[in-house]
Amino acid sequence: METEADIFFRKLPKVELHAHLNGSVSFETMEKLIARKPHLNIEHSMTAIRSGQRRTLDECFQVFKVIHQLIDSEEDILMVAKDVIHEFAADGVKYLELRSTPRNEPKTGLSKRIYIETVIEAIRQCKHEGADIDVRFLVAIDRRNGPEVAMETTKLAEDFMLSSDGVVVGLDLSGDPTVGNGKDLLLALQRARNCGLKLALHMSEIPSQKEESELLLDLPPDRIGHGTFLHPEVGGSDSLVDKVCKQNIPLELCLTSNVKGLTVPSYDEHHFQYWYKRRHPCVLCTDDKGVFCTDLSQEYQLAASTFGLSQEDVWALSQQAIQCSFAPEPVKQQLNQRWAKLRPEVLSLFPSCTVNQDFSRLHPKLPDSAPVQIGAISE
Ligand code: 6MZ
Repeated sequence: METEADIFFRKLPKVELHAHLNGSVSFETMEKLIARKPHLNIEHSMTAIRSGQRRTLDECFQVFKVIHQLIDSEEDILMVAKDVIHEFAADGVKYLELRSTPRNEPKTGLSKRIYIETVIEAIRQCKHEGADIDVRFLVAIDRRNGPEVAMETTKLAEDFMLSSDGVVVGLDLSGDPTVGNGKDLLLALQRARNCGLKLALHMSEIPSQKEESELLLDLPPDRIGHGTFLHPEVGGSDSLVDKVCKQNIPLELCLTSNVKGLTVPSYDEHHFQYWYKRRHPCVLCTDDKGVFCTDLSQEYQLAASTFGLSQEDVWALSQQAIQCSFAPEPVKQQLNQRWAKLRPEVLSLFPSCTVNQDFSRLHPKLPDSAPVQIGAISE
């Protein structure tokens, strides 16, 4: 049953800035994909990490490989992107930056260019259908694929930035952090920056990336994904923190993803606390709402319950995200006006509702033991 807090967090207008398309596929959409490709023998339990389960980051990347098998045609991408956008809208997200890695799939005739065009088409169709959400797109570089593919992806993103009517606004750097080196991708990232693409870069998602993070911070990026191991308390350094703070680079923080992916030991040890205390711009995001079985309302609720945020704090957090987005200034102004209009209505919904005290239901007990193997993913 929905509690007052559930309703409050859903009604809270929200901005989602870190959502990987293929990681955001819901149970319902996954069912449709599985039915389309029964010969793959993929079960839903292989594409999602349920409540109470955890996986190593490496195992999470195996989950994406399974999902990519299910989503390999223009038709799949159109359906998935439209469903994901409508789901974010239903969750109260008013502005969304989706990111995705364009793929060639020779079997179905999918090319990287068609991939991007299809995502843009999905965004256009959702708008036409009246979805109450402004959606932009970040083209993603998978670090695994090396400098040449990174440069090719940058050039594609550049083309679409100029021809997509403002839909393509930037570039994401993501992928398995244990593979490849950011140093090799600097040229592509610099080129992207120089041509006006905004940069949202995954950084220090694992402990061994100090040197790479120093280099990437000198670009500098416009936002940082995760930044889990930047600060000295977890083996980062003062120099990294100084660079982030001096340049006021916002962090995209994904609580459930980090806890389920085992890069953060528990919700209350999440680095949200470190940056939030310093009043550094932090944006709560879902990362992969399908894989990690969450939504943005739940992420706000988890942050409030874990770190004792009031309704006012939560409101400020969601509004601050507008400023961190890659939307053009007039769009940011419109969003701010929207927030101002909605504020009395949302904050007076349940004035006495404590939004920060629902621990037990939101913190399902996670096993301390080693995670189960991916081949044996179970309930
Ligand atoms: C790094 C991640 C990620 O691009 O096919 N991705 N990269 N860290 C993470 N933390 C868990 N979660 C997702 O969406 C899936 C791809 O997004 C990146 C990976 O490259 C993954 O293959 P798209 O839409």
